[in-house]
Amino acid sequence: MTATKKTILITGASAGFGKATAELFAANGWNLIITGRRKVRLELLERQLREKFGVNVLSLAFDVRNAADVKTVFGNLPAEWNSIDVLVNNAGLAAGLAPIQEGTIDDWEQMIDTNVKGLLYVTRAVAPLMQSRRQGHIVNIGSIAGKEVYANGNVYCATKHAVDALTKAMRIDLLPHHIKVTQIAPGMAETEFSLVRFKGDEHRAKAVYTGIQPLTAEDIAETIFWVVNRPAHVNINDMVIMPAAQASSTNVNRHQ
Ligand code: NDP
Ligand code: 8X3
Repeated sequence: MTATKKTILITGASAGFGKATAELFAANGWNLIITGRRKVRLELLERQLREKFGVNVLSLAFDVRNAADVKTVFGNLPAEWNSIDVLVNNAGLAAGLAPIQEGTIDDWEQMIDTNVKGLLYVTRAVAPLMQSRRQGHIVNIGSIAGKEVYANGNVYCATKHAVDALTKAMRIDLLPHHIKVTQIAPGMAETEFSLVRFKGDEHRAKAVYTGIQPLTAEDIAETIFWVVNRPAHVNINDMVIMPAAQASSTNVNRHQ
């Protein structure tokens, strides 16, 4: 492993924002730790990035909802992977879209356990590694749903409001340890997000983006890359990034 290269850890790198971010950082010479549940996808990405860009890549398949697994994985990192410069807390999802009185409790548990508790477990494991080096940068992927609420978005919006609050709290707690903390809060972006939200219903997923040009995963990757590559004395605290066709969660111009 080349000592001069920096290392980024990206949760949820098997698809969407996380995958595009892994590709962009690898193209710029960063070493990567990529995580997600889908092992085969991660191993394929690991091989592709290593071969194409000559960087070191470690893929780790685990579920961020499992506190014990998260602790074990990061407690047993090979020594050469302990110097993590950037953590992108990206793994997350929406499950379902229903009024509160009709919500599915399993969906609620999955969103809370992944988007809030998973982010906490990974941060709890990785922040001390940064603290010991007196440097680091944590980028939390929030959402416009963490700034506003919209009909039927209830629990997903609540989890992203929690990410918004935790980002501010983490920035305060980690300030003495020279660890930057940033939130990126995207609006509508076409990834596997809506397919997951609507449990594989491609028609419903596609309809979300009808008549607009949504953000792409690459747009978010570029944003993360820019944020992480500011000079040492600069931190971007919070960034809301929307498609030009979207002014708020519910104000969308579908007649472009
Ligand atoms: P995708 O569905 O394309 O990717 C989600 C990623 O999260 C996958 O790699 C998935 O991997 C991983 N993931 C989900 N659950 C778990 C879990 N329990 N353990 C480990 N990894 C998990 O969606 P996006 O790229 O769009 O979403 C990324 C983040 O961005 C999420 O936090 C989402 O809430 C947020 N976001 C998305 C927006 C959008 O419109 N697309 C807008 C604003 C924010 P695997 O399935 O292999 O575990
Ligand atoms: C995903 C964007 O607001 O469409 O976080 O649910 S939203």
